[in-house]
Amino acid sequence: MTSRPAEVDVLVVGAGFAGLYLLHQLRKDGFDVRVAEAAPEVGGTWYWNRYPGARCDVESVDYSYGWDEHLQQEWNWSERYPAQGDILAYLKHVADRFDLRKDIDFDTRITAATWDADAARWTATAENGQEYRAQYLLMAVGCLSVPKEIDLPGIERFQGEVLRTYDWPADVDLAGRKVAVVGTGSTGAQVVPALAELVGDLTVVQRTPNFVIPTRNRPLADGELDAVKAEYAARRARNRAHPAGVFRSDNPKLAYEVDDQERHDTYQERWEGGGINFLGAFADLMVDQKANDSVCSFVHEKIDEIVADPKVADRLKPTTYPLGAKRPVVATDYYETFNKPNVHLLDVRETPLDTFTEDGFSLVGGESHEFDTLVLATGFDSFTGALTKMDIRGRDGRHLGELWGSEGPKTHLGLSAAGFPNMLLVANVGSPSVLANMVTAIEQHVEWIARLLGDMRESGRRTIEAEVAAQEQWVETVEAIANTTLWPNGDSGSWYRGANVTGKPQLFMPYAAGIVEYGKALEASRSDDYAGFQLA
Ligand code: NA7
Repeated sequence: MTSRPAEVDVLVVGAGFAGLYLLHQLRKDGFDVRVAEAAPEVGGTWYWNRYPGARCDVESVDYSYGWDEHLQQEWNWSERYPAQGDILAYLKHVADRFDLRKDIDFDTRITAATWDADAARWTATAENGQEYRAQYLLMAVGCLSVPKEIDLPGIERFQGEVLRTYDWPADVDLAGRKVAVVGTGSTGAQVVPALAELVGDLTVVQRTPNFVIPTRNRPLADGELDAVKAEYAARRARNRAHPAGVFRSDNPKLAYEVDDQERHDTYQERWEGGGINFLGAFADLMVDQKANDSVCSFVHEKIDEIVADPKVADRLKPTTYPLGAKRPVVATDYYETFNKPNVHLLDVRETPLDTFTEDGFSLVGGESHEFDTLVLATGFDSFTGALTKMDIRGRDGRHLGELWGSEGPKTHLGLSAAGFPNMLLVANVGSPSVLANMVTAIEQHVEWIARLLGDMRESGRRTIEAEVAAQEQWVETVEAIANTTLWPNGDSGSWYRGANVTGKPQLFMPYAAGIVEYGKALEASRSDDYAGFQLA
């Protein structure tokens, strides 16, 4: 625990990409800022998710801050896509280089926060007893930072080792072990090929198959990084001008504007290139069902080409939702892994899991599976999880968890919830966040919030909160935009709408029109004296 004064202008919760930039920027702007971080180190999600194979699917040179020319010139990425360890090393470097650590309280998990209307300040309490009083409470807590509760029948009976990808132990030796992995989302698709190399025997428990695009990761070639650095500012500007927060060579053509051969060749070329660029193959993939069907067929064809056993190939093919409705997965050698003799695919939609036992689990119908290690890659309580887990009480005793648990998460512009003055969310629900390069989305938010706080100080106003009507309108806007796309379609159980967590109110949470349109909405509000917010 720290002995430093806990009375600050701004309390930031979380020291990941968002929290570090907030600290740097707001401190520079003359605010007294403190960051409370649950982990013993900076990094946020990149501190915790250190499972074998963990890697980002945005290219290294773009998945990094663009706000300091020296920083981007001095840092050297080694691979096209950054491994978890590389991102963590980068964020540690940022923390040291900008002397951020002195204002971060590590091992300090905020568990409660209460608005004191008389003083116009938040009081926040951490698990370790540390207390803060702050005018602003900035939630840089991440969208995918609280693991979903384990919902596997009879799991308490299992006597083997249970490993969670979200909090992977540093010293585990898996050589020769018999392992089962539950989950085939982005995490599962990364950890499965890595584990297949390490363990004796691997069973992959799949409930819903995903579309998995090859990463095509590689070391950055000689001169490639220098070429990026030579025009870094222009590259960042291009990223900020693209709805996805990262420049993609999007094909302006529609999928059925071209003949069958050209369509196939386009998919093939992008499949060879790898990564999320694949999604830019045609302009209408996410808005036209027929176009989307064509890309689904292409991936199915690839699965057939790669996977030797046709029955396994069929089980790996998603058929119940459009490509993209569940976050597309980018991974290396995922489908190839199922050709290894030590890897087995178990489809629990075909034969449901009955119950876990002391040494494995049994399926409905009686078949049993034994293993000594269970790996859970079962996902997150997305967007709201980290916020509703805290005991947050706003104006007139409003409880955030209860409110959002009943009516769903409502905010204006993804920034502020009515009844919770001076609590601002960073790159979370109601903003482009997960549908964009997260770092670009974070920078957009941090810079807007910094200007807001500066404007408030200048005008002598002490509080800001969403207006109820504006908030209702924003929720409708977010949903309406999503409904013009295929994102909400099909039976995907996607965490985009909270459908992966039993009992969670379902609404499409990310803003799907991208960071450029979103930026316009932010600027429109600011230039109209923060329309949609109540300032006092
Ligand atoms: P995801 O994408 O939510 O994937 C979780 C996986 O775990 C998914 O395949 C789930 O199947 C599976 N799951 C969860 N609970 C169960 C139970 N009870 N039984 C069987 N299978 C289960 O999380 P990730 O961590 O992979 O990725 C999240 C994001 O983090 C990722 O997109 C990146 O943005 C970073 P289901 O699909 O629900 O049938």
